[in-house]
Amino acid sequence: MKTYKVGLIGAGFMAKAHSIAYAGMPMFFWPAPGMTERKTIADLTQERADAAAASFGFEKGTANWQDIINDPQIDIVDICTPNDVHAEIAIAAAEAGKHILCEKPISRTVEEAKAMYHAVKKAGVINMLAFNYRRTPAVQLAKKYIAEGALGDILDFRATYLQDWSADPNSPLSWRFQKNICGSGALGDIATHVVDMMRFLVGEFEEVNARTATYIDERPVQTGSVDSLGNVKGGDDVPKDKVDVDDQCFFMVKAAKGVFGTIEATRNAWGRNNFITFEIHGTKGSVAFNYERRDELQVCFASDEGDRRGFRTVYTGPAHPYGEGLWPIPALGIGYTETKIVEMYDFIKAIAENKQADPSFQDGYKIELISDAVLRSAQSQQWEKVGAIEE
Ligand code: SOE
Repeated sequence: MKTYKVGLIGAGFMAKAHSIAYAGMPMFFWPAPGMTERKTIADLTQERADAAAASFGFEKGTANWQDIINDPQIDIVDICTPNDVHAEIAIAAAEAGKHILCEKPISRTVEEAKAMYHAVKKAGVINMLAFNYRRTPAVQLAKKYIAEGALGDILDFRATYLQDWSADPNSPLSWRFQKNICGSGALGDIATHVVDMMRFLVGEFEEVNARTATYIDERPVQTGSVDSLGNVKGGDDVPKDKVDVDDQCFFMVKAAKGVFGTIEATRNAWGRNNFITFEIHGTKGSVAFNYERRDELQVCFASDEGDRRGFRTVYTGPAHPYGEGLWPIPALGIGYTETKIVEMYDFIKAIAENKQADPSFQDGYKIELISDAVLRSAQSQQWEKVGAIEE
């Protein structure tokens, strides 16, 4: 069994999730498709990189991410940085022949996404985007029912991603509110997760009709570069600066085969924490999912007798996708970590088998084209077509 050496760039909470996934993957999925060795982690200062190396189990830290690219021993470059450096790092990693796992969204712009896609295609390296929620067993179970035809022809969907960590106006102006770093707000940060899930479940998006809003147009300037997701507030005495991205986006979708849907995303919905939901209706049944109850899939089959037809709860477990690797009794309960472990399993398996992983940089580029159509539509207040991938 091969051991792949990993260089991880960025040392925030997402790097913690990826590090746990590298360590935990073989404990859940054995025999593992391959083993990993956490070699180098990079962050902005040597002190922070060294602390992350000690805490996340890496051999060493560096304040220079190019050390990872230039290290011939490193097989995998894992990008957990803010969005503004995804393209530069990913293109350098591809040119150095490394396999790449990149946090979402792929980039700030369509141009960057296209360049990243072309770089990995030219280099022939395995590439994957970390849209982890599609790997929740209940979401995979919904996919299985749809693929089997158990729901019939899909008619429509409605999906949300609601959080509240930025609803407080004193939640600071982190990179997630600055267009030059993030590209877009709730749209890129969280709506893209739902776009990924809906493309995976119901098919390609063709047109969108969108509205976006920015409710809090200035926020306290953040001291330090660690993004604490609103948990450390800026006081009223802290100077404020402009927010230039969306707090909320809402859009209708025309997807392939006449499927119609809606997506709503905001980080300002008081009381909602990680409220990723969808309901999909077909000619033979429906499924409904809520990530805050992520072990469960609600399903209704039209073929049930009328006097007992209704949503039933399937608790995912060993009988369901990834169930053989996860916990032995349904509803023992998975968390965010397990979705990342499953993601890592699929990524390492793709590398070991030399097969392209899903969602790939091509999917990321397509999702960036969808985000671009959403922003165009929010301006034009019209339906806008999603652009095509340029090979
Ligand atoms: C903040 O909204 C955030 O950390 C997102 O960036 C992640 O992708 C999501 O999974 C959790 O919330």
